Amino acid sequence: MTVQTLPNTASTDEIVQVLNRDGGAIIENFLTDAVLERLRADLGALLEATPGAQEDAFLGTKTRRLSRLFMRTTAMADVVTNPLFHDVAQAILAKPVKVWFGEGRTEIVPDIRIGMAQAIQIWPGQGSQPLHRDDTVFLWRHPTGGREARLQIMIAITDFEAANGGTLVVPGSHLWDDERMPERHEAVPTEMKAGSALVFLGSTYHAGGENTTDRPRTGLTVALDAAHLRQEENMYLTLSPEVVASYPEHIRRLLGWSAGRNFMGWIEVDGQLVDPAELVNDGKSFSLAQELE
Ligand SMILES: O=C(O)CCC(=O)C(=O)O
Ligand SMILES: [Fe+2]
Repeated sequence: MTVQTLPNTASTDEIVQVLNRDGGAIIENFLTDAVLERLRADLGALLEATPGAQEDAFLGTKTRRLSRLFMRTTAMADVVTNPLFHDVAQAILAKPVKVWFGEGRTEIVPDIRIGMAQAIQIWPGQGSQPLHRDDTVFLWRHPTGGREARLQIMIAITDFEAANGGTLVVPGSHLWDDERMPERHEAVPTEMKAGSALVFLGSTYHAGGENTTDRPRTGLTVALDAAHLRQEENMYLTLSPEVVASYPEHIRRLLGWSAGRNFMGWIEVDGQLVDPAELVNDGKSFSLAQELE
C-alpha cells in the first residue's frame, strides 16, 4: 500500500474520500513558492539556534523542534487558512452532535481549532521514531467510527525522501482497533518535494523516519482539532494577547480565543458569559487580565 498523491486542484470531497479510505494523502504544491520562502526566511535562523531535544526515544536528540510559531511568522495564517487543509479539517471534524435541552432536540456542530504547530528538523544520524497516533494526546479510542479528533499536516520545507527521514505512514491504520500493534514493515516513507504536504488523520499510525543522509530534513507540522478538546500546545501561555490581537478574527478563533458554538471557553464580564473573540475585538481582554492581577 502507498500514500496517494493528489494535485492541489483536488476538491475537499476528493481529499476527504482518500483520507477516509487510507488515513493519509500527499498534496502536491500545497504552498505557493512565496509562502514557502517566507517560512524559510522566518524560521531558518531560529531553527539553526534551536538545540536537539533532550529526550531521545520519541522527540529525538538529533531532532530540532521549534514551536510558538504564530509569534514567529505570519505565514502561519496562510498555512491554516489554505482550503486544502482548513476545509478538509472542517469536513472531517465539524460533524454535528445531537443533544437534548429539556424537550428540545438540537444539533451542535463543533468548531475547529489549532492544536499545535511545530517546525521539525531531523538531522543526520537521527533514528526513526516509534510508530504512534497523534490523537494519543486526547487518549482517543479506536475504531473511531468516523469521529476523528484531529487532522494533521506535515509540510515539506525541504524535499522529503525515504533516506532523509520522510515521515513514515501506515496506510489504512486509522481503521485499526487499539489492540493491534503497528509494525515497521507496514509503514511507507513520505516522498515529496518542498512545498508539498502530507495530510493525515489523528488516528493514523506514523513516525519521523531515520535520516541516513548528510543533510537535515525540515518539515512544518500543524494540527487542526475539534475545538472542544484541549489544545496540545498551550496557546494561552505561548502567545501574548498582543500577538493574537494582531491576527484577523478567524485566526484568533482558530488559535483558541473563542468560545465556539458549544460555548466552551467563555469568560465572565459584568455578570455575562462572553465569547472571548468579542473582547479581543474591542481590546477588552487586556483590561480584563489587569483586573485579575
Ligand atoms: O517529523 C516527522 O516526520 C513526524 C514527527 C511526529 O510524528 C511527531 O513528532 O509526532
Ligand atoms: Fe506524530
